[in-house]
Amino acid sequence: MELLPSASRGNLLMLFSGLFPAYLLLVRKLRYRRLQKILDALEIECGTVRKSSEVPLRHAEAIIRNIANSEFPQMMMLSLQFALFRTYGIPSISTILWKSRQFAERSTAHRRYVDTVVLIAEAINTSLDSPRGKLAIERINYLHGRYRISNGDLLYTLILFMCQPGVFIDKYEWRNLHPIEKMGLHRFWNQVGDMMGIDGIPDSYEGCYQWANEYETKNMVSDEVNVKVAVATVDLLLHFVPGPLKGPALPVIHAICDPNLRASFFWPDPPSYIEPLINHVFAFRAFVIRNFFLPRLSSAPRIECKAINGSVPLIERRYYVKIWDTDPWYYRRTWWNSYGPTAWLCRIMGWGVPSDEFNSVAGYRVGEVGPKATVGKGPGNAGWEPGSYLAATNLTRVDDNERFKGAAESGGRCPMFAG
Ligand SMILES: *[C@@H]1O[C@H](CO)[C@@H](O)[C@H](O)[C@H]1NC(C)=O
Ligand SMILES: *[C@@H]1O[C@H](CO)[C@@H](O)[C@H](O)[C@H]1NC(C)=O
Ligand SMILES: CC(=O)N[C@H]1CO[C@H](CO)[C@@H](O)[C@@H]1O
Repeated sequence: MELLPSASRGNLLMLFSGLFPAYLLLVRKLRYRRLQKILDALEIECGTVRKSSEVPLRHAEAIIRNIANSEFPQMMMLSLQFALFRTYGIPSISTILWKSRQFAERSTAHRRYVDTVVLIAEAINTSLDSPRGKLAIERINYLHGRYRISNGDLLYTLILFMCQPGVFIDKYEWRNLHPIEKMGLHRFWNQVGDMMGIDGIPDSYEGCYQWANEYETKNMVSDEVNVKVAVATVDLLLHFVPGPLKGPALPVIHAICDPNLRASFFWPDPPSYIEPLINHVFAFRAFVIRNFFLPRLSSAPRIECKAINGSVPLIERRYYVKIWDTDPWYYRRTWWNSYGPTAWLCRIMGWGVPSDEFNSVAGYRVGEVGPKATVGKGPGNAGWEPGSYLAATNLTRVDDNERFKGAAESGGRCPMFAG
């Protein structure tokens, strides 16, 4: 500051004291713009939407993509990780998972986790109506079809994927979900459920949430098999936590789970200060993001959507993932991440480094996603008839075009969201 005469130092101060409030206003304005654009687009085409069946699929997809890739990517991941956890509280689900032998060893456990993320990200970031989106769902159906899974367990899991992001966002994030976003989430997962052949999906987000609660009351009970699957998954969640800190980190995981879920794993209640502490940390984060952070400029899907070589047919296409939460399965190898300082840190700590071992050069092909015995078989491979693993191909619950016309004829604008 020596270089500036004191008068201009004063000017600078004035400039900043003017800029700062302007910046805050800018944040305020831009933070909510993306959601508003989505609501406006829906309203222009469909008028007032009162239930999820009135949300056309492509709007529902825009809504979930906005939540998952732009507004709350980290919370979406966290909520889905804990959604997977919740399913382990149901012994009939843990038993199947444990018998599938994907949890016992590090190589299969990590890959199974990333495979799950891959198939969900494929479904979310493409369209359920596109060949690529349908392939992801067919792959899911094929992988599930190898086990006898009850409709109730499938429906429960589907609903967790639908509602847990909402639970986590409303509890921890910088804004709550808008009611129309909840309708969009319901519309999207309802469609996935139809394509998976799941029966009896309640017809609203709230109805689904309640159904899952009732299912838990009846079926979430303590069992040794729950513990086995949960312990393997805790290892996964704490993968990057150095050894001596794993112990202290456990109560945090315990506290994010609610008492019923904890009981199903025979986990102790965490010390009473942990939960308020977690809530405060998230509340502080939410405050800072809401007021001081500009929204992200580009969306951040969990997969690289562009194929490594896009000129080959769909079933031969390979892609990279963009998460490195566990071993770096399908994570694009670069000189830097395989020989640079991070790579050395990973080697010292015993963490995986992008390499052929994790298909970090080849990437993934949807027909290879799944346990070893399924690689190269079923949907996404030679001999597969597209559509043969889909329970329902009726993609439109309401005829989008009909509604389009209706909205256009009636003028279409709905006063609720105008302006
Ligand atoms: C992409 O695939 C096409 C068709 O198989 C092939 O001719 C081309 O060499 C591939 N490109 C690269 C960069 O591998
Ligand atoms: C679509 O298919 C599912 C499953 O077969 C069925 O439950 C649902 O009623 C169908 N929807 C329409 C609009 O036909
Ligand atoms: C179908 C679709 O919207 N795909 C998007 C997936 O994410 C990438 C990266 O943000 C977009 O470019 C694609 O348009």
